[in-house]
Amino acid sequence: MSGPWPPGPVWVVLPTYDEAANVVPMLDALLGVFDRHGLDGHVLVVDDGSPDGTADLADAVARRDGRVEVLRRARKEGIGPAYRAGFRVAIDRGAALVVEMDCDFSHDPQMVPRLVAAARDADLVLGSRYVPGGGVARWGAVRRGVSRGGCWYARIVLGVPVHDLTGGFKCFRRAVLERIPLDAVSAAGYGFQIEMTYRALLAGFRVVEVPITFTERVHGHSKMSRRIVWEAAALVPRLRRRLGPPPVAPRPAPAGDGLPPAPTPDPRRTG
Ligand SMILES: Nc1nc2c(ncn2[C@@H]2O[C@H](COP(=O)(O)OP(=O)(O)O)[C@@H](O)[C@H]2O)c(=O)[nH]1
Ligand SMILES: [Mg+2]
Repeated sequence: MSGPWPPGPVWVVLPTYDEAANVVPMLDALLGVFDRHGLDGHVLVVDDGSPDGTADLADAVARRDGRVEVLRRARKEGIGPAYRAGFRVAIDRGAALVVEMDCDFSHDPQMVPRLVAAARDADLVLGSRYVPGGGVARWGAVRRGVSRGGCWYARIVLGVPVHDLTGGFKCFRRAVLERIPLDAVSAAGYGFQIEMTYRALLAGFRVVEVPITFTERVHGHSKMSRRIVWEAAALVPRLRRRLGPPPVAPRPAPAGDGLPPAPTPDPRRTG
């Protein structure tokens, strides 16, 4: 397609829980990327009452740079509810594209322009560890196995041609977030990532994978837990039952102007 890209503001939604060591360097890195690439970029930090004062540190950056905003939530509820709340704010603010990423530098802020560029030809861009050129650094054999196995399992059970279903570095066109009934997406952890991508595919949106290297964090702690893994594992067959199989031939994507397609009711949607 022709015309300027991106077609409007890009909002990066950054969920945080106890990221005091990372949040300011991450905001500075993102603002630097926006400046260098001439991007109309904004960041929404979504903090779940971090006891380590992450939200106050983010607020200090917001006071000196109007492109940063902080959404404070009362308590830790997992990334799913945090993202849902953040997506609503980003849509409200007029985002054309919404990027989600971790605040611990596992996702390289320098890759944001690459995801944004890829959204010119796709409705949902996935930063993918499991396509050629992608990978994982600083993970042991167990975590590699759990992640790989989990993605393979979800891919087979759902029957979708996506290699990295659990990753959290993505770029959504606004239309995707407007179409998916966010209230119906209940998962808290990795399951949230799987469900958002599956619902996008079911709605006929074009999903592409762009290789990324995921690097395990240096500062702070992962909040991944056994519970989050089991929640995702149990969700996959439920999604397939509740929402049905993916379309055999995906419907053609919207015209590619970045504007929302005319809403058409999705008969498989269970709400
Ligand atoms: N708002 C919010 N952010 C969270 C929560 N759990 C994790 N995060 C953030 O989500 C991102 C990824 O979490 P992390 O624990 O590193 O998960 P991992 O990368 O899968 O090990 C980080 O920016 C975390 O601070 C939560 O319950 N609420
Ligand atoms: Mg992490």
